[in-house]
Amino acid sequence: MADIDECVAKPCQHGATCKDQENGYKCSCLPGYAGSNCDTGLRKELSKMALIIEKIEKTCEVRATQCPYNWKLYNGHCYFFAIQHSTWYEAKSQCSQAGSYLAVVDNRHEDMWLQSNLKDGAWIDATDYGHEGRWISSYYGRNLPYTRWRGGEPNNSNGGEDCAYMNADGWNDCPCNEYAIPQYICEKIL
Ligand SMILES: [Ca+2]
Ligand SMILES: [Ca+2]
Ligand SMILES: [Ca+2]
Repeated sequence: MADIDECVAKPCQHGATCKDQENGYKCSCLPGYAGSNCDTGLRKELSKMALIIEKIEKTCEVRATQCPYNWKLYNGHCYFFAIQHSTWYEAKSQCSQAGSYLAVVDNRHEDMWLQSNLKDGAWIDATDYGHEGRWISSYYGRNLPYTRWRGGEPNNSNGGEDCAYMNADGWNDCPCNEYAIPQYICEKIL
């Protein structure tokens, strides 16, 4: 029985060359095509796959409901309680480098929760540097949404207290380059 030359029917796509074989045929695809008939455009497949990967990445982002390791979750925000002596500027820069900001205390609930996690005084984002007596969040560039000053504070002692730290008995203004503050708090949205 004579072998049929399948290549006569031109089964190979996209400029591929067809070679007759004993029980069929074989297509030699041009670069960029695949499949037994060279009917799959690799470029098209690649862009399809890129779309799928993009979709997966987006889905995973939405599903991220965990704070980074060693950060604590409260009310949709993540907090890092750094136990490290630093100036206010260093604390602010450390938080920024960690993709976060020095904690902004927005209300009494957040204040109490932060306090329950502290062992000692901690820098927060509250400063009146450059505008004495007007306390702002440097991150938001707006007046503080909430304060809990200790009795008699802020007193701008010696005319040079422009940054605030929080403690169990309230907040106190203190020189921004004061190194004695043992903690700081970083905050970021989950
Ligand atoms: Ca906050
Ligand atoms: Ca001041
Ligand atoms: Ca003070």
